[in-house]
Amino acid sequence: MTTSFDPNAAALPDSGIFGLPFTPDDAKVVLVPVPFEATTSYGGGTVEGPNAILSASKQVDLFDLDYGKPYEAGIAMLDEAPDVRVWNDEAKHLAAPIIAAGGTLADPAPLARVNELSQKMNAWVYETTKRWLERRKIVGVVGGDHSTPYGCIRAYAERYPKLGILHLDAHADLRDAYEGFTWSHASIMFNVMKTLPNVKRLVQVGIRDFGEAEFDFIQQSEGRIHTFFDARLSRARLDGQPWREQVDAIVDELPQDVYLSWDIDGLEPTLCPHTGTPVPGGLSFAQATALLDGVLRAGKRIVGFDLNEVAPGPSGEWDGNVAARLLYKMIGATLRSTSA
Ligand SMILES: [Mn+2]
Repeated sequence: MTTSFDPNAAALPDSGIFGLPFTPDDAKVVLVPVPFEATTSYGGGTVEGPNAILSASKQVDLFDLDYGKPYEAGIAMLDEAPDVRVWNDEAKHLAAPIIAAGGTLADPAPLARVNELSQKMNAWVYETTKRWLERRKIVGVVGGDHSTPYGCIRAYAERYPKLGILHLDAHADLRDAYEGFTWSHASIMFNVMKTLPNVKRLVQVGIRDFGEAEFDFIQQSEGRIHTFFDARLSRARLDGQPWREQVDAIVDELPQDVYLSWDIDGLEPTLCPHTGTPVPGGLSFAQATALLDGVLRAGKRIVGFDLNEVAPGPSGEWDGNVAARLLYKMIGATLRSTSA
């Protein structure tokens, strides 16, 4: 850290994420921005998520009541890779008519090409994550839509053979090739379950939008997927069950090594009004941070994370502001759990 850095001062215009002076080389936490939303089916805009979080992050106070001084370990975000933007632009252009047609076009070529471009993105995220993990960094992906962290999860699963994913989301994301797209944002956890056997547990929270096939997939997983449906959790809270008790039950389903895959739409839509597919219900900000606390309380280790589906609105930076603050909490919890 440069000696002139003042954690209490306003962020300088040329500073990095959270107004910090670190390069990825001297930071412990390396954030990988992935501006990709090729298969986004409803509202778009998550391609600007990383930039929105970066710009809003400069307003976040660096001292955190729960986690102290996470910034001291060093946090840096990589520059966007131009290739990812190029792949996104081509894939999004090809995907639009497929989505408009409900997933079926006479010509199979555009769909095949979208899947190919998604695979390029996955491979890039995987290689990038792996490269920084080899340098003993904590790596976090910042999306983009929820297709973006697949390569990151793959890299972590190779390193941690008994990995659990704590998946916060409004959607189950267990669809088998949504609208024909193998690597759809709505299929991320289906793909993780099908292709990454080292992921021993998928624990889902906030889920309130899912199809019957997804429900069956959960039932048939023989306990590998444990879904805490939002409706059941909120009904039990209305009947008097404390969130802390629910958190302990959620965390109890996780193995020792935990990866956070957090879709911002798992929160209440008032906290992410411009996200691609908002759904009523969801966690408050305080509930989400208490969930992080619960993971730490249980002595489990958060090894990595992603935050995705953040989309800035036409004016103001509310969505980015909430996401930057949530991201700082996720980083704080990760650092705390790995230093203990
Ligand atoms: Mn999702």
